[in-house]
Amino acid sequence: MVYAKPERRSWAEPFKIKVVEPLKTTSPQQRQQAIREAGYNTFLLRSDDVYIDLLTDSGTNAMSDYQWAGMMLGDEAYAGSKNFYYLEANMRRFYGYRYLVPTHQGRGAEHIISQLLIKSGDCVPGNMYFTTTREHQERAGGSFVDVIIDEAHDPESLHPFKGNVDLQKLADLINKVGAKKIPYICVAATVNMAGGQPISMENLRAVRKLAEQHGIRVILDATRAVENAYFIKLREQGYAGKSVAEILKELCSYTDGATMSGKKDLLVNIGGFLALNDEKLYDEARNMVVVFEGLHTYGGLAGRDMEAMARGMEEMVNEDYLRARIGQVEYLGSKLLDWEIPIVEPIGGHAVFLNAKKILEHIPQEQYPAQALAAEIYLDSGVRTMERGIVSAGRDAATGDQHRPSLELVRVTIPRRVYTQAHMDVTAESILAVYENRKKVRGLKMTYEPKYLRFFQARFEKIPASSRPEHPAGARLETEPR
Ligand code: PM9
Repeated sequence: MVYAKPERRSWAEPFKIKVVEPLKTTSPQQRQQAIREAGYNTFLLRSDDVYIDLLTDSGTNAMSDYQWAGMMLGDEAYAGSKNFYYLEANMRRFYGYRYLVPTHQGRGAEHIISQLLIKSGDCVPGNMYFTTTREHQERAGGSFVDVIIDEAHDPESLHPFKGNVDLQKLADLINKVGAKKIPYICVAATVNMAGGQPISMENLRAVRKLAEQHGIRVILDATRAVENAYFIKLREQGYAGKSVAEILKELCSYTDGATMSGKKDLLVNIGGFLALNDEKLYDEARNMVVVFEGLHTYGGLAGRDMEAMARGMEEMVNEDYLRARIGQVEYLGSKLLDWEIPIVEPIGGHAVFLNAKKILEHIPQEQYPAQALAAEIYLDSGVRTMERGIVSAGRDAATGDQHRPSLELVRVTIPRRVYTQAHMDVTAESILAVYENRKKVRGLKMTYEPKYLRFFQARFEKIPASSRPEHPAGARLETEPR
């Protein structure tokens, strides 16, 4: 027998499994009923009806024994918990900001910063919108302006830093509306809605310089900043020899503060924070947090949750862990590419994004192709994914029209340290099965639309096979003007 030698040596997860949670399989009939009852919205499925849950990497991480041990050291004092001081010390150590305001999760921090800095009529430029971030900016009276590079809107562009800000678009906006109308520039690391695409250090440095010239603050969405730092190490000249921890600190050094959902990079199930350098702004944030979240030394969290976040910071910069984390996403994405299934390239940090616009090109965007594709994958195998297209984009706050993003995607999101390579194989094979039957997939009609962040709770019905589409088959909508 002749053995084929592997082209390269494999990596393996730098951990072994100590506790297991059984998974449940369901029959096609059960899934048919479950998805119908969920209004074809994977957010409305019961997790009991899900086999492999790739809805999100948010709060779905597996904690380490070190983190679980820390949970037992929770100091549940109402005020001055020692876990808070440990979290504050580690935030300073790994992110480098001066002040910490804990929040129950990322949107708690987004709420506070938006209320404190945005006035009615302001513009907040950013490298592509994120759902909760934009919602808080609009609630505070601002409007979000997309200043990401054009390549980010093109799923096939191989730009290594598709999260970059287009400096010309930013400069044009400053000239148009004036710096006084721009409370801050909102820069996200590994841009979620673009497909988990990183921003380069060079670009962030340039954003900082431009912002400084106009006296505008830069606020980082640091939710997946560690994964961004890892991409910088891999792809940006001059960073191969630096540690991810050093790169992360440098990234943050070009910004005045950060909102953070700890539920991603920090390897926990709940938590977040707002970090700031400006003492006056921190005082105001510290005052506001007591109204909406809790005292400034717990911000809606138990002491044990703060301990788990603090310990997660120590683990997140471990480069063996990051290689396996990003490697697992790449493993799944590469399989799909081998089968010529259209996905966003380069493969992102936290998820593989299926290009639903291309896969279901017979379904016009107003019949929610990505929503339909996510439902089909669930029906095939019980794998749960998420729509990231026209439903997520919501409506224009001023006109009420639906935003029509050029990216119509299904996000296949990988929780950290949870699933194995075999789960990735099963997932890839399910996506392939749906892909092969794609012509039979039908569009959806929205039957219930909530007012805010509609993707979470909207309901849909399948459009009957006999009914004619509102748009001729294959007709595409104009994409959102950039
Ligand atoms: N992200 C995600 O699944 C969970 C909610 S939306 C489905 O990707 C960024 C870049 C995020 C994010 C949450 C938040 C909000 C802010 N910025 O969910 O409030 O990806 O902790 O964070 C989700 P929280």
